[in-house]
Parts: sequence; structure tokens; C-alpha cells
Amino acid sequence: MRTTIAFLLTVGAWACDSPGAPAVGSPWERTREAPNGGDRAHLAWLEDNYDKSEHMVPMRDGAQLYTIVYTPRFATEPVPIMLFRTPYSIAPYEPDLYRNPLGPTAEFDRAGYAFVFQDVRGKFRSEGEFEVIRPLAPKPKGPTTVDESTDNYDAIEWALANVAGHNGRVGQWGISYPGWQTVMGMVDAHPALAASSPQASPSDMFIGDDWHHNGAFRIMYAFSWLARNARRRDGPTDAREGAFDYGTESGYDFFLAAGSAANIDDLYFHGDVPAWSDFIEHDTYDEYWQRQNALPHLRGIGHPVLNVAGWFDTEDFYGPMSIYRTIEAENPGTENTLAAGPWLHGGWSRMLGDHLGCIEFVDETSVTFQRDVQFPFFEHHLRGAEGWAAHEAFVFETGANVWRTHETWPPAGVEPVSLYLADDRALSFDPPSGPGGSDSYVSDPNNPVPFSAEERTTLGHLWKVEDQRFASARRDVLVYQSEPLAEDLTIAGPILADIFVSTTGTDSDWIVKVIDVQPDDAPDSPFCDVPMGGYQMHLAGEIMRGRFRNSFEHPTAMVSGEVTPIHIDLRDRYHTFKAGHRIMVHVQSSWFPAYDRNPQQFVNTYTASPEDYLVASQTVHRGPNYPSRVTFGVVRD
Ligand code: PG9
Repeated sequence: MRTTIAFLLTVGAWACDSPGAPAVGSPWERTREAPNGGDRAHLAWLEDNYDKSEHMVPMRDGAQLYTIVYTPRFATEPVPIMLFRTPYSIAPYEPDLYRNPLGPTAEFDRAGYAFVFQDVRGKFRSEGEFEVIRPLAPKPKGPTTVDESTDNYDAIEWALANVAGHNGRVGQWGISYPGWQTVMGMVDAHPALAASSPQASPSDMFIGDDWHHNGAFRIMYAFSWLARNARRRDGPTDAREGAFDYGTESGYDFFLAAGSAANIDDLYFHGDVPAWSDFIEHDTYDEYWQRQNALPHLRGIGHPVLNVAGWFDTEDFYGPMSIYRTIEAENPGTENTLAAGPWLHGGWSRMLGDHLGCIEFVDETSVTFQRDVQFPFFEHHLRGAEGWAAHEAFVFETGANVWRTHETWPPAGVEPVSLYLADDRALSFDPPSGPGGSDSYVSDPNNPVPFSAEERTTLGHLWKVEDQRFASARRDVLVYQSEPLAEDLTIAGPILADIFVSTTGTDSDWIVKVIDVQPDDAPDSPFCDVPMGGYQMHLAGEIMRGRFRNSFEHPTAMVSGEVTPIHIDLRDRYHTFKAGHRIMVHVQSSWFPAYDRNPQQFVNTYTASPEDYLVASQTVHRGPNYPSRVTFGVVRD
């Protein structure tokens, strides 16, 4: 049974999409009114109503972590503690300057919480060494063994002993790296931890999050993130690394000129970014990556968890979905909720308005989530407030543009339905019959398919809903398209691609994208100047590096000319293809520079030299023997 959430309140003053809102392409920019309520008037109110204090908090190994505490002056009863730990700085550091808002939204500040912020080990004003996604220490841990789980524990222990006026219940939240910190807090959790909300936390950096997808290296994002956040440092500091100067507007040109990833250190990092060198060294799913995987540690979680994911998050979507699923499987009886909406990375906190790029979602989805899910979740579990009705999933169905609740995810009763690649670049729900066939293209690593039509140096966010007409026009992208749909088609849960391919090389990347094609007469969008008639909205897409098709730990060459099945999980979506729309599928062998180039032969991709990059002829096979297809979970109401 699908239920539409009833919205009781109007958004009022929080509605903030109007002329002057950030241009398409700069969704992170904070302007006048923050979507989380942290506007200037709120800042003035915070200064009048909260005290701020700073502390060096000792961890069990003696390292001291810099911590700021804000406590409400207006509290008449003990208040919950809200913990936030980050590698991105807990600034402002000046005693009379305040963070705004203090909680996930201004609503938390007004309700009254003791907010505890901490610079994680080795970052900004904290002592110690920072390690990017530090693996959990093996057990048994000694009394002075530290990792991010013990640092979370020690931070909570300290807060309980030192923060005045608390009620003994602690909540933790965070987006992305702070979300991963929240996950670490859930492992061997402090008993006072009563509610956690990991939001867009990575879980496994080789399989599906920031650094790789299915073993394919996300060179553009890894480069920009590590350049800013993972340089060696001499000791505690307030200084932030500035943005890297690429010397060009084009990341495509920049990374093509750099060549393979191993060159980057000589060219730009010069040994200053140890994690980059580690990544290059660990080119398979070896112990280095396996030890960073959070999922095997998500056992024994006894307190409520609210997992948050953005359907169009290009950094960490696999993370929150796999964390949700693992907690569900390993911790029966624990309240474990999934909230997923039509958001870019962290969009539920930062996104203004009711659209992403050109695509309109009608509801102001971030505000709805903040008001109807996030705030009641914490208020209930940390203060015993009424108003939280736990559901398994609060999920936004794109296309239909409606919030729904479900008691399982994917919803009960979805039926697997395959859409087959067919003759004449068609897609058909009928299983293939007849002799079958194949379609070919030439993949040239020196002319890779761009991941976006936008010229940019960093990965950005909007390419996850970007118009794919630029890619459809290329000869090295196979384009399959259905007839216009006679009626709405709603899909929920993972989208799975199974394609049968052959290559003239000995390795190749295989990328499958599912696209929602608007009808020719679709009205233009008020949010962008791209013609919406025939707009090809990227809905889901994933990559499989051929060498890892059977094992991430033990890669094997593809056999030149041999038909080879490739299975790709395009991850979950909840979407209605509206009647009159078409479904489109792309198959291609590069997605650059979101992903580094595959030399198309079985050599080390990180250290490949220019002559290693070979042109390959790629063939996708179809028909009864090779039923290349995409499989959806179809919602039959
Ligand atoms: N996606 C970012 C990240 C998370 C974890 C490790 C490295 C990077 C982030 O936005 O924090």
C-alpha cells in the first residue's frame, strides 16, 4: 500500500526560490535565506540565546581534539546533546562568532539543544594524524588504541561529564564525511547515543562511493577532494587549503593532458598527498580497501537510525543505501529508516527550491524532509516529543513528484520487469525472439565520452539529471529507445543491467545509463534555458570496469572477441516514467573525467603510459542467446 504523506504546514518564509537564487550549476551557493533556516535574523537570535565555549578534549591516547559547545540560555529543562564531528572545520573559531544554524536546521536551535562540534583527529585545531577514512582498529583494542569509533565514544563521554544541563541523551548527525563519522559513532556505540542520522555517508570506497565505482577510479573527484582536504600538515591550524588552480576551465583537457593517475603526483602533488599515492598503489580490492569498508561493522546497533540519501547524489549514494540495507539485515528490531529524495549530495540541507537543474519536483523537498522527518525523528528519540511516526521508508517518487511512505524498501509487491535491447536500436518489454543481432561502436581512449556537456574542472552535481542529447549525438555511444509509453510506468528499487559484450581489447569499461525522454511538446522549464521537448534526463547510470566483472580482488583480462556477460547494478531509484515519455538506454565505454580512462588492455590503469591506450571495437549482442537488458522493479498498484 502506498501512502502519500499529508503535509500539515505550509512552507511560508522558508520558500526561497526567486530571482536572485543561485544559478543552475551553483547549487551549493548560500544566498540570502538558507534552506535550513539559518538566515541573518536567526544568527542574531542565536547570539542572544546561546553561549559558546571552546575546549581541548582528551581522547584515550592523550591526543586533544578541539571542541566547541553551544548551550541554550533559555532552557527550562535538561536538553539533549547533538554531536557533529567533521574534517571540514568547526569554524568560526572566534569566541564571539557563531555557526548558523547550529543543528541540522534552525528548528533544532529554537527547540533548545546542547550542540557539540569537534574537529576530527588531525584536522584544523585538533591534534593527531588525519587518515582519510581511517579503518577501524582490529579487535581486541588496547586501552589506548584509537580510531574514529573510539574518538566518537570519547567525545560523548566527555560531553556527558562536562556539558551543563543535558538530559543524558545524545544524537549525532552529519552529511558525507561527517555522515561517515556518524556511522563510526554507531559502531560499538556509547550507551548514551540515542539517535543517529548518517546522511550520504560512504560505506565502501572501492565499490560505490567517492573514489571508485566498481573499481573504476573517479579521478576528477578524488583529485579535487584530496588536493583540498588531505595534504600533509605540520600541526594544528585554522587555515583551509584554497581551491586548486587548474589553469584551464576544462577538466576534460586537464585530465587528458595529465595522462594516467600516477602522473598526477609528479605533476601536481609532489608527495604532499599521501592518500593519492596509496590509491595508485592499491589498484584492486585488496586489504587496504576492504579494511575501510564500514558495512561489516554494522552489528549490534540498538538505537534508532535515520539514513538519508539523494537519488541524484554523485558522491555517496551507494553508501547510504548499503548502510540502510546492512543495518536492516544485521540488526533486526532496530528502528532503521530510509529517507530518500530528489537531491544532489547533501541537497536536503542545502538545496534551494523545488528543482534540480532543469527538472522540477513541485514540492520543496528539502524543507519537507527537514520539517516532517528529520526534526521529529530527533525530537522524539532525544526528548520524547510526540509527532514522530516511524515508517521504514520516506521516499520521494520522481516523475510523479510525490512523497510516499512504505513499510519495506523496495516497496512490497514490486515485480521484476526486463526491457530488452532490440533490433533497430529499439527497447522492448517482449523477450527477444528470432536470430538476434549486435551493435558496435569504436571506443577511443584518446577521445573519451565526456560525462557532462558542461565545461568544468570539478565533478559538480547536476550531471546526474543532465540532458543526454550531447551523448546521444556521439558515434561511440549506443542509443536504444522505447516507443512512447501508453501509460505511466513506476519503478522502485535497484535497476539492473545485464549486457552481453565483446571487445577487440583485453579490458574495457562498460557504462549503462537509463534515461527518461520527455515528449517533443514538453513545456520548457522555468529553471533553465535548455529546450525541454525531447530532453533526455539521466535517471540512473553506472560503470563496470571489465577486469572486475567476476571479482574485485582478483581482476582478470577480458578475452578479445569472446562474448562476455556484464552485470551492472545501476542502484535504486523511485521514478515514474509518465505516459508519452520514452525510456532510453545508453551503452558506452568511457565517462571522462568522472572516471579515469581504461587503456582497453589488461595493464595497470593507474600507471599506463600514453602508448598503452588502445582503440577498441566494442560490440553489444542481443537476441535469445544474448538477452541484453535492463531490469526494473515495477510497482503494480
Ligand atoms: N563526499 C565527500 C567525502 C566523504 C568521505 C570521504 C571523502 C569525501 C564529502 O562530501 O564529505
